[in-house]
Amino acid sequence: MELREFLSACILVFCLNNVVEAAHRILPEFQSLHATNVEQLYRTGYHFQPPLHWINDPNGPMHYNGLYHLFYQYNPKGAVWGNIVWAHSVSTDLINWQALEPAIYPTEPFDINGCWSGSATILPGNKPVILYTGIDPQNRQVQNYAIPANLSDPLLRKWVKPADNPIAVPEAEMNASAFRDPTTAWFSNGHWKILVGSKRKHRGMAFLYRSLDFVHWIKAKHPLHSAANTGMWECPDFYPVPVSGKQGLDTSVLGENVKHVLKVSLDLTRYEYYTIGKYSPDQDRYVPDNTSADGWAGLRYDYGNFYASKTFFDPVKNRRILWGWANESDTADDDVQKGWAGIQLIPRTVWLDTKGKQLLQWPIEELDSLRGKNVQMSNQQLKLGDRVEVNGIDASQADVEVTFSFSSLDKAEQFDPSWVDAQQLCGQKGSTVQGGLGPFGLLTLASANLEEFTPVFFRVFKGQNKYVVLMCSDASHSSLKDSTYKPSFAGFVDVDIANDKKLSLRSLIDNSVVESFGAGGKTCITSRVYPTLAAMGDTHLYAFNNGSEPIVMESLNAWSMNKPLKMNN
Ligand SMILES: *[C@@H]1O[C@H](CO)[C@@H](O)[C@H](O)[C@H]1NC(C)=O
Ligand SMILES: *[C@@H]1O[C@H](CO)[C@@H](O)[C@H](O)[C@H]1NC(C)=O
Ligand SMILES: *[C@@H]1O[C@H](CO)[C@@H](O)[C@H](O)[C@H]1NC(C)=O
Ligand SMILES: *[C@@H]1O[C@H](CO)[C@@H](O)[C@H](O)[C@H]1NC(C)=O
Ligand SMILES: *[C@H]1O[C@@H](CO)[C@H](O)[C@@H](O)[C@@H]1NC(C)=O
Repeated sequence: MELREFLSACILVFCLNNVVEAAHRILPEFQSLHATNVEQLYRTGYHFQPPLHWINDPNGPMHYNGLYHLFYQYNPKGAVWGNIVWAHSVSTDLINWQALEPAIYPTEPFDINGCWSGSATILPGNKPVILYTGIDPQNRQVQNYAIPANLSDPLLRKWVKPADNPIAVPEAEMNASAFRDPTTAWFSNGHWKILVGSKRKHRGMAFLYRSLDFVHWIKAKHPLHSAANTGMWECPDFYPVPVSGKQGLDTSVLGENVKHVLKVSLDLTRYEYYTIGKYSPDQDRYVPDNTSADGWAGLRYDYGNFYASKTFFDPVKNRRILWGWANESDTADDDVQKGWAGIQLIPRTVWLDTKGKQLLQWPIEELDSLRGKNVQMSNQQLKLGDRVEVNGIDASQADVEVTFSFSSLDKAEQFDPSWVDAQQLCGQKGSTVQGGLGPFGLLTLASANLEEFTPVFFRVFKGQNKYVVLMCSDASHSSLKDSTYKPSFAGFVDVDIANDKKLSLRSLIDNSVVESFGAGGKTCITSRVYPTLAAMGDTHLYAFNNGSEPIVMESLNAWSMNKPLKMNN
């Protein structure tokens, strides 16, 4: 059968049978709508996007023989989820990308109804293997492997699926619709090991599988980890981080000076959570540190629009790189009209904070190569209600780094201990609600008269024993369009503000996305927004303070961002 026929078979299954998958919104009326034209408004300038159609999870990122490979979930037929294949792009610098033919698409009984997310592992002898979830004729989720057809092809264009697939099927007592997204494998105690995301009733879990030869896999008696009332664990990711330094480690590295990170994407909330803990390879047990809460009280990579992420070890620069997907915040009708939906966020280097309680994240250094026109400002005082414009750069496509300081915390508002939900607090205390110490920060993607703006800002509170720092990326005033999703995303920032009296912020602004990194990457928030006035050449950027304590903008460094020369073209 041809790819096209297979895809039509998929459509039928997804249309008629929505027991397959609760996670994906199935919109039968849109499944066969090919994009006719591609609307440029809201397309990003320097984020990863294919020329058209729907994308979701990044899959199997790896560096192999001089090239970075990124695969991703892709609908070759339209701008809503469906007909999913593994699209494939390669790059020498993680900035410029060349699109290749899809690497994995439904061809065999074990993936005939879909080729879903998975990971790459490079085996000894420099042999890459992909593990992915296939949807079989009974609509069960099964785990498969694929290997390059020709290891001498520098682009690894063709992948074959050996006949001994699938390598793992759901056991009788397991929920066959909740068994997916195999991780990159690690090697310990003579075995290859992987995790597969799942749930048992309401308990989320990561099943552990072991193999001697990467072909025969046996499920361990106990999952590596699980947590009550967290629902389906999608896209688990498990990797070592050194206790000190910014270096990344190969996924199989163990030892005294290493901690482990377990990340899961919670289907129930559609956000990602991670814990930092100790992995004992002998018992294959993972125990989160007592500073690292499980479930949705836990730490997040990003407090905004960031999901289904995956990391890989980059041997070229000895770092661990994190890729996340951001969906749209507009409607499916908008997406069909635009002809595209979904972006991959800027890859981030991740490492452990010196206190060992959280990760830090920072855009990969290669991004700096796209910086163009630059403006700098320094030592500017911002009093209550002040707003200063950052002139001279393209404010719709920019990279901004800014450091704010202040001399006293006396004016910080009282923190009510019942405020546990940062997003709710940001919804109540937005940038236009006057405060004591803050709100101060940036107004991004703003129209000249502030009919539209997406503020990214801090607000400092005085708690019982310590100061509490809130960071917001608030989409509620981002657009005059009212059909879009406009959450007041927010997270707390764990900094010693009483000693430092300083907060830094970096925002990557790119037409319909604002990715922000607070306090050197301690708290990260991504918003998708659709300004109408503040688009098409009339976009403004301001620094502001709306608290009674004067703030000093010590330094601001902003750049217009160029488009990569090659983005999947
Ligand atoms: C494998 O790839 C190499 C390099 O592109 C090419 O020369 C060779 O013909 C390919 N082999 C097969 C069997 O396709
Ligand atoms: C199995 O998981 C699917 C997807 O989350 C869910 O819709 C279904 O109710 C589950 N079945 C059982 C028996 O729990
Ligand atoms: C947390 O664990 C550390 C050792 O890892 C220990 O020193 C500390 O007392 C523990 N704290 C609590 C509250 O259990
Ligand atoms: C500052 O707060 C005042 C009063 O709450 C509000 O009217 C004004 O729009 C705010 N300014 C900015 C720049 O957000
Ligand atoms: C992205 O879209 C918004 C608006 O439709 C939803 O509320 C989110 O749940 C969704 N996020 C993901 C990860 O799918």
